Amino acid sequence: MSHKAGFIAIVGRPNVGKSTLTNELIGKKLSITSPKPQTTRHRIHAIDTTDDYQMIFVDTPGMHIGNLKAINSYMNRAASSSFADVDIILWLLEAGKWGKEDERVLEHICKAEATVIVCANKIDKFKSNQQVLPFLQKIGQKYQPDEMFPLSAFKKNDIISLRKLLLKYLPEQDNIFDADFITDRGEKFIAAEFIREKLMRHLSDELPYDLTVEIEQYELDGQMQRISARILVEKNSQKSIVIGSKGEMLKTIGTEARRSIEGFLERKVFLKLWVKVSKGWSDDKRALASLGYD
Ligand SMILES: Nc1nc2c(ncn2[C@@H]2O[C@H](COP(=O)(O)OP(=O)(O)OP(=O)(O)O)[C@@H](O)[C@H]2O)c(=O)[nH]1
Ligand SMILES: [Mg+2]
Repeated sequence: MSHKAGFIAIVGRPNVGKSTLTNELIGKKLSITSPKPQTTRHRIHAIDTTDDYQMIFVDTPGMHIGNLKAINSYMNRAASSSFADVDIILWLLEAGKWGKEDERVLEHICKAEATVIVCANKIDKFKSNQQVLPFLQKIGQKYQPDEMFPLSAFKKNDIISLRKLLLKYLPEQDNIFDADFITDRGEKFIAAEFIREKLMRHLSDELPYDLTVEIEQYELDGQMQRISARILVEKNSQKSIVIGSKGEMLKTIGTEARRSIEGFLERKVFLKLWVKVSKGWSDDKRALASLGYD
């Protein structure tokens, strides 16, 4: 077989499982995930290279409506700009669920020139695959993609079958990136994201949407990676919640984040976290740009 390579954008509304699927497709945790919508804020490349192919997955923020802050426009732009210059668009839906945000994604899909594969995720929630058929038929009446594929991102066999399907549509060409390249994002970005993931998972209500993480110090000290990170929140009351009673919340988040960064870097990590109030950062274009949202 000749060598194949190309870009595959994973798009869809928030919370359908795009980042979970991205990680499963490359067999490594790169992109953060959580049960809350709007977890992913930045586009990230996750690259899987074998002797036969190089698949460059582009995980994207969930396209959403309703929120009008500058950070929401940034996220929607990061997602919609991923429709161009890719070979395949993998449009992820949640099987059995269709809403206004899916409708919004459909508007972009209709304008796209790439091959479109519609994947209906989370079919493990159904007793049998048969139960998903009416949903797929309904989608087929709205839009006819090149392929439709029901799956669960948690099922190894589904991931193997999806990879085969993607390979069918990937163009014949040499690798685009070096074979040992796994992402376009640096270690500092991944470290900040892994900290944000723990914040997303531990903090309730709207708080996770009002915070961001900034790496202040990132230095190798012998075998140890020393990281100091600042958590920015919008209000004083949020600072107390993130720190928690006797500092317990921040301690839990720090321990969990350190472990996952160590897993990624495969070296010991010393992680220091602190919280700062930065009013209005999420709706201020200049503040956003200085925090890496540009
Ligand atoms: N039951 C089930 N849950 C899944 C599956 N795939 C993902 N999830 C869960 O769905 C939730 C959202 O997953 P994410 O991967 O963060 O979703 P996303 O589409 O990247 O979300 P945003 O970044 O917010 O756009 C998490 O709780 C996942 O564990 C699946 O196949 N079955
Ligand atoms: Mg995501």
